[in-house]
This record gives sequence, structure tokens and C-alpha cells, in this order.
Amino acid sequence: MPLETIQTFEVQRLGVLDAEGNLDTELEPDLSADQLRALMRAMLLAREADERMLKLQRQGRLGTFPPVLGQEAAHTAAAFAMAEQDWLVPAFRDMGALLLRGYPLVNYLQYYNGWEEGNQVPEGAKLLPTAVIVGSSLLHAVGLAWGLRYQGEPDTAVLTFVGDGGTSEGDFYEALNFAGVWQAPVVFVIQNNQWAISIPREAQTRAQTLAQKAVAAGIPGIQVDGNDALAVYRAASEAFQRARSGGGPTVIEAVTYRLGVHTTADDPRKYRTEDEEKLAWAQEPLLRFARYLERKGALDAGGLEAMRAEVRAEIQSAVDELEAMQPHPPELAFDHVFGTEHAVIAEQRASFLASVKAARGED
Ligand SMILES: Cc1ncc(C[n+]2csc(CCOP(=O)(O)OP(=O)(O)O)c2C)c(N)n1
Ligand SMILES: [Mg+2]
Repeated sequence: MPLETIQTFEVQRLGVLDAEGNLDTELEPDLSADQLRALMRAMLLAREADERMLKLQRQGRLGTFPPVLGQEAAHTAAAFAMAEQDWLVPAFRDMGALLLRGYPLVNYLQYYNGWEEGNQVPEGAKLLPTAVIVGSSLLHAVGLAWGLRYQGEPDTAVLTFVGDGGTSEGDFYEALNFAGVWQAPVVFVIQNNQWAISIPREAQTRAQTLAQKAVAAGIPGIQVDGNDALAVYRAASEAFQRARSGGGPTVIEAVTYRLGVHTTADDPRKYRTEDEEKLAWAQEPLLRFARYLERKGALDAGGLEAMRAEVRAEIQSAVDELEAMQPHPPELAFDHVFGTEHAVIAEQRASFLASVKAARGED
């Protein structure tokens, strides 16, 4: 018997505004000038905060952190498509989305200073704490999304992020499979920044796109230009609409580039060329969006500089707030493992305190 083709698939790529500033007016999202400026401000806040954090880290005033430089559109524009009732389940390279959804910058600074208090989510903010364990956010997001539906909240959806490297984790496949089976209202955004520390995208998988990984789970997947805020916003809006109307989950592969270091403990010159970085800078998302806003008459160069000054003042006040705070005693980490005192944890706390004393020569 001849072989029959029983299934074929295709992967579409969405772009609205390219690096040269060409706009596909048919696909341009319907956003007001105020909304466009708000999106620009949210991305600029992430860009400027990131830059300031890098300086603070180099001055020994902040701990190790993963910069978002170059990826501001890939996550911030996706979060911009959320409705008030939606939940965000972050990973670790989505600062723009976190700040947009009500996570205070000072908490972000505290967290990356190793202060556990920073992980506290403000009352009423619909977001989960940062998940550094690669891929774990996806499972939490699916559980949350399915739980919300189970509790009868049909209009609520969940946004979550993962990197290109994270798509090789078992958690990724389990999350997509479960979301597909249960038609959980989740929007999965893969921030494909081309690198998982020093492992390039090509060495991560033989699959030609990461969006096609959705196919096996029976859910829609699309690739977007992740440096094009309009394309990310458009794809995310459609995915949220689908999720809300009972159409289940969507995978969005946002193709972007990590322009900076993996974390402040990394040196990319060891594994990639300056030429590659230079090419990637020509694609970066903020300049492109600023040009679009200028052409549209929504924000001129003066307006952008005023916005930058405002954002910098906001960052300065968060830094001042951080530096006026006293760090918590390190043994606090043992206090919230369980709701009540636990013998094993008490023993660990005592042993930890003894080693701190010894290290300080207080024995
Ligand atoms: C389960 C797990 N394994 C390993 C690590 C260490 N680690 C942190 S980030 C990272 C690379 C992740 O790459 P990718 O998913 O592409 O995200 P990116 O860092 O590029 O944003 C690794 C291996 C981790 N945090 N969690
Ligand atoms: Mg990556």
C-alpha cells in the first residue's frame, strides 16, 4: 500500500514593522496614541532599569542578575495585550512584563540583591514570583489557567514565558500537552533570544522553528518578529482572544536576541563574535518603535527624551529606596519553608548560624 500523507503542518511568521521602519498597515494594531506611548514607556523603563542595574552590579551594589537588553518588545508587548483580570507567570528575563503588571521595581532590585522580601508580590497584583528554574513557570501557568477555568472564571487567561533553551526541557512538553488536553487558557511566549547561556539555538534542537513544537500538542503555534512590538502585541492579543473564548492555549515564538550578557557572571565574548552582536543591534526593538511613533505623530524626539528623564527619575527613587533598606538576617530564609516550626529546618538553621559565626571568626 502506498504511503499516505495523513498530516501536514505549516508555521507562519508575523511581522508588522520591520527594522527599516516599513509598516504593514493592514496588520497594524488598533492602538491609540496614549496606548502606544504607554507601551513605549514600559519598554523604555525596562531598558533603562536594566542599564542602571548593570552599573550597580559592576559597582558591587547589586547581585547577579539576567539583563533583558534587546528583549524588551518580546515580553513587554505580550504583557501589554493582557486584560486586568489576567495572570502573569514570569520566568527570569521578563522585567518589562513584571513592571507593567504591578511588580514594583524596588522589589526587583531587592530580589537581585539576594533579599527574599523582593519576591513578595504586592496584594492584588495578579502575578506569581520569578521562576529561575528553567521551564517551571510553564507548568505553574497551566495549573493556574486550568484552575481558573475550573473555578468558573471563563474570561481570565494566563501569560507565561520560557527561553529557547527551556523548550528542550521535559517541563515544556508536559505543560504544552496538558494545556492542549485541557484547553487551558494559556499564552506561552518563547523568547527565542538565540542563546541558552553559551549554547546556540542551532545546537538546541533540529526543529527549524520553536513554534512548531506546538503542533505535537495539537495547539496553534506562530512565530513572530520578537523585536517588533506591534507584531508581538498583535499575536498576543489574538492568543488572548482565543484563550478567553474557550479556544485554548497558543504558543508564540518571539524571535529576538540577547544583546547583553546571559547574567552578570557571563562573558559572551567567549562564545560569540562581535560581528554577530553588531548585526543584532541593527534589529533592536526600541529604536524601531520610536521611529514608528515619531512617524505616526505620537511621540517626537523631545517627547522621548522627556519620557527617558521621567523613567530615570523613577529608577533613581527605587535605587534610593533599596539603598535605605536594611538587608534581612540571612537565617530568615529558613522561616517560611513550612507554615510552622519543623525540627529538620530548625536543625538546618542552627547549623547555618554556626557556620556564619565560624566564617566571621566569632567562635
Ligand atoms: C532546570 C534548570 N536547569 C539549569 C538552569 C541553569 N540555567 C539558568 S538560565 C539557563 C539557560 C536558559 O536558556 P534559555 O531558556 O534560552 O533562556 P535565556 O537565559 O536565554 O533567557 C540555564 C541552563 C536552571 N536555572 N534551571
Ligand atoms: Mg535563550
